[in-house]
Amino acid sequence: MKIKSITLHILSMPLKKPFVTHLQTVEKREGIIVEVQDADGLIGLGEGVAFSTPWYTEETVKTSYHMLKDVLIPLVYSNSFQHPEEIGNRFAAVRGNSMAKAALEMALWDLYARQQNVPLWEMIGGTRREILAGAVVGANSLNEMIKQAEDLVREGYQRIKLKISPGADVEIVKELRDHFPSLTLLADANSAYSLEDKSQLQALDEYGLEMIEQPLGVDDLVEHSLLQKELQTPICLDESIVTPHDMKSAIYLNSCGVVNIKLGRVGGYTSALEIYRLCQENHIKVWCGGMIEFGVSRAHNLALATLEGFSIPGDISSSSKYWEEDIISSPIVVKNGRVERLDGAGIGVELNRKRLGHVTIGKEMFNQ
Ligand code: OSB
Ligand code: MG
Repeated sequence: MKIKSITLHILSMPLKKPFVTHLQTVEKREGIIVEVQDADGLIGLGEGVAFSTPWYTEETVKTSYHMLKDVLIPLVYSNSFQHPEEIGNRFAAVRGNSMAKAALEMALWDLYARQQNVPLWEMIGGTRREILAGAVVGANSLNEMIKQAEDLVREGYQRIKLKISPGADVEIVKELRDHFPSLTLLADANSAYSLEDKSQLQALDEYGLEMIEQPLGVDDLVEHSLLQKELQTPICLDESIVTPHDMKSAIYLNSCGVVNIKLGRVGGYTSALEIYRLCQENHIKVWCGGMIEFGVSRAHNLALATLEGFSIPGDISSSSKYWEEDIISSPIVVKNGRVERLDGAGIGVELNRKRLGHVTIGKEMFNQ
C-alpha cells in the first residue's frame, strides 16, 4: 500500500445532553479523525476514540495525538507493506496506546478495502445484512433514566443498557424492569464494585438482566472469575479485555460469558478479529461496544458487527442520539433496533467536510 499523506483532524462537539457514568460526565466530545490518502487520491478514514481525560482508559486525546504524530505515523512510513494486518502487527512493537493504534490501523483497513473496491464488512468476512443495535442510558437521576429509556423505546430500540454504580443500582434496575417487563436490559458498572459488594450484585440476579458489564477492576480477571461462580447473570467484560492475550486468560479463568469488542480499546481490526476468533472457538458471546463516537467510528462498528458471531445487539445507536449533526455524509440511523449494513466500498461513508470544518479545533498533515 502506497500512502501519500496522513491527516489528523482534532474535533470538539457538544453532546445533545450530558452522558453520565459514576466516573465522568461527558458533555463535550473531543476526538481525532485520521484521514489517509494514497497516490490515486483514495481516502481511508479512522477515528481515535480516547476521551479528553483518562477516565475510561489511560489514553487521552493528547496522548493519542502524540503517539500518532511521533511514533505510529513514522512507523507506517518506515517500511513498505501490502496489507493493513502488517501494520497491526508492526504496532505490537509499541506498548499500550490501543486507541491511537486503532485510529490509524482502521483508516488503513478502510483504504485497503476501497482500493479493492469492496465493502470493508465483506473484506473481514461479515455476513449480516442487518446489524443488531441498542442504546445506553446514563443520567443523574432515576427519573431522568426512566425518561431517557422511554424516549429510546419509543424510537424503536429493543435493548437498553443502564449505567449503574453502588447505591444507584437495584432501585434503577427494578424500576426499569417494572416499566418495561419484556425489554432486553443490561447493566454496565464500569468497574464500580469490588468483591465485597457481592450481595449487592447478586440482588440484581432476579431482574433478568441479559448480562452485567465490567462490575469489577479493569485489570482483574481473577476476581471476575470468582464473582461469576456466584452470579447467575452472565458477566460481560469490557475494560479488562485489551489484547488477545487478555482474552485467552479470561477464557482459561472462566471470567466471563460475554465480551464487548471495541476496535479502539483493543487496538484495531487485527486484534479485534483475533479476539473474535478466540471467542467463537470458546463459546463466548460477543457484541460491539460503543464510545460515544462520531460517524467514522460508528461506520467501522457496523462493519465489524456484520460478523456472524455478533449475535446480540451492541451499543450501536443513531448518529442523532448524541449529535445535532454528525461529521459523515449520511448519518447512521437505527430503526427498530436494527441498522442496514453500508454497501459502499470501505466503511461506506464519506466525510461531511462542511460539518467537519465547523467542529475542527486543530489539523495537521504528514507527508510520506
Ligand atoms: O463502558 O461501554 C462503556 C461510553 C464511553 C465509554 C465507555 C462506555 C461507553 C458506553 C457506550 O457505555 C455509550 C455509547 O457509545 O452509546
Ligand atoms: Mg462498558
